[in-house]
Amino acid sequence: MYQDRFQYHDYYLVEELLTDEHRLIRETVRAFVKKEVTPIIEDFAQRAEFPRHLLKGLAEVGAFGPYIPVEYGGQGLDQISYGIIMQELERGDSGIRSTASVQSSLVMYPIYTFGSEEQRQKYLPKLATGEFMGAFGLTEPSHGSDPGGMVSHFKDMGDHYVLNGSKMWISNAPFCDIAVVWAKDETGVVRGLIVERGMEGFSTPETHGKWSLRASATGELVFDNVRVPKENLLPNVKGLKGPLSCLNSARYGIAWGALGAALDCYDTALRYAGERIQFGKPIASFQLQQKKLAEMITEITKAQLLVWRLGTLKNENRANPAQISMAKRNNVALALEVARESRQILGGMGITGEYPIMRHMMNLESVVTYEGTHDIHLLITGLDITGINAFV
Ligand code: TGC
Ligand code: FAD
Repeated sequence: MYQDRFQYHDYYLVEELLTDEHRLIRETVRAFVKKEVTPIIEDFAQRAEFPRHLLKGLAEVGAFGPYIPVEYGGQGLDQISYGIIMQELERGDSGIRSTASVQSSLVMYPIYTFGSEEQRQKYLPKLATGEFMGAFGLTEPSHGSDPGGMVSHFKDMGDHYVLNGSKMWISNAPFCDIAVVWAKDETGVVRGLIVERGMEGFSTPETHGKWSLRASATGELVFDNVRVPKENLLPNVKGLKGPLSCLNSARYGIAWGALGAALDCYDTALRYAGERIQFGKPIASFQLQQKKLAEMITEITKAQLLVWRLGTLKNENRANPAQISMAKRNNVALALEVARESRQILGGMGITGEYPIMRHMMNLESVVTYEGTHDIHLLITGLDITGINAFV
C-alpha cells in the first residue's frame, strides 16, 4: 500500500501568520487526507472512479461551505481557513478539492448569496452535510471561455418555467442531487435556477475517457423541456455577474489548492533526490537537480505569500476579481511546472502510480483550463492594468 511520507514545507515561516484556529483546521484536514485520501486515491484514479465514500468525511472536516454561516450548516470560518482546506485537499488530489470547491463556492455560495430565505433553508444544511451534492452548470458545448454567449434558456409558463439546453464539462454532474444552472430568460438575461435530480427531462450523462481528474466525476447536464418550479429561480441576481461572482470564490480556493499539489510533488522529489543514488552519489548532490529543487521551493514560497495576502484582503472584502485571477493563474502554472520538473527528478519512477506526481501533473492540466483558462486570466490582468479589453 502507498506510504504517504508528506512533510509540509514553509520556507518563509508563513505558518506564523496563521491563527491557532487556522493551524487546527490545517492539522485536521491534513490528517484526514493522510488517512483517507492518499492511501486509496491512486487506485480510484487508475479506475477513473470518484471515491464517493469520502463525502461523509469531507463534510465532517468542514470541506463543504466552510465560510457559510453556522445557522445554514456551514462553519462560519474566514477565507484563509477556506484556502487552507482547499490546499490540504488538493495535496491529496485535485479531484477531491474540485468536489469541495464546487459544493462550497459554486453551489452553496450562490444559494447563500443570491437565494431566497426558503432556498437557503431548504438546501444549505443538506449541502453542508453532503446529504445533497451539487453541480454548477455554466459551460456549454459551444461556450466555454465566453459564457455570455450561452444558449440554454427558459420560458415563463405562468406557474412554472420550462428549461432547455445543455451544459458540458460539469464536475460532480453524474451524481449531483441538485445543479445551479445558468440560463437565459426570454429577454436574454442570464439567471440562476436550481434544478433537482428527478425533474422530468433532466439527465446527467458521464464524460468518459479523461486522462486528467480521473478520480473526479465529470458529465453533462441536459435539459429537455424540464419543468422547473418558480420558487427555484435565484431571485437576487441578474446577468453574467451572478456566475462570475461564484467563480471569484472558486478561483481563490484553486489558487490555494494548486499549491497543495505543488507541495506534494516538491516534497516527493526532494526526498527521492536524497535517496536515489547514481554515479555513487545521491542525485540531490548534482547541481542540475539542486537547481530544479531550489527553483521549485522559491516559486512555492512566493505563491504561499501571495495566497496568504489575497486571503487577508478577501477577509477584509478588499480582494478584487483581477487580483484573484492573477493568483489562480500564477499558482496553477507554477504547480504544473513543479509537477513536470519533479517528474523528471524521479526519472522512470516518475511515470508510475507508486508516486503521486504524474497524477497531480495530469490533474493540473484540467485545473489550468477550468475556472478560466491560463490565457483568459492573463487577459483579465491585461484589461485591469491597461483599461483595454482584449477579449473583443
Ligand atoms: P463582461 O462584459 O466583462 O462582464 C459581464 C458582467 O459581469 C461582471 N463581471 C464580474 N462580476 C463578478 N466577478 C467577476 N470576476 C466578473 N467579471 C465580470 C461585469 O462587471 C459585468 O457586469 P454588468 O453589471 O456590467 O453586467 O463579460 P464578458 O462576456 O466580456 O466575459 C468576460 C470573461 C471572459 C472574463 C469571463 O466571461 C470569464 O471569466 N470567462 C471564463 C469562463 C470561466 O471561467 N468559466 C468557468 C466555468 S465553471 C468551472 O470551470 C468550474 S470547475 C470547478 C472545479 O471542478 O473545481
Ligand atoms: P475554449 O473557450 O474553447 O478555449 C480554447 C482555447 O482558446 C483556450 O486555450 C483559451 O484560452 C483560448 N481562448 C478562448 N478565448 C480567447 C480569447 N478571447 N483570447 C485568447 N485566447 C482565447 N464548467 C462548468 O460550468 N462547471 C464545471 O463544474 C466545470 N468543471 C470542469 C471540469 C473539467 C475536468 C474541465 C476540463 C472543465 C470544466 N468546466 C466546468 C469547463 C471549463 O470551465 C472550461 O473548459 C473552460 O472555461 C474553457 O472553456 P473551453 O474548454 O470551451 O475552451
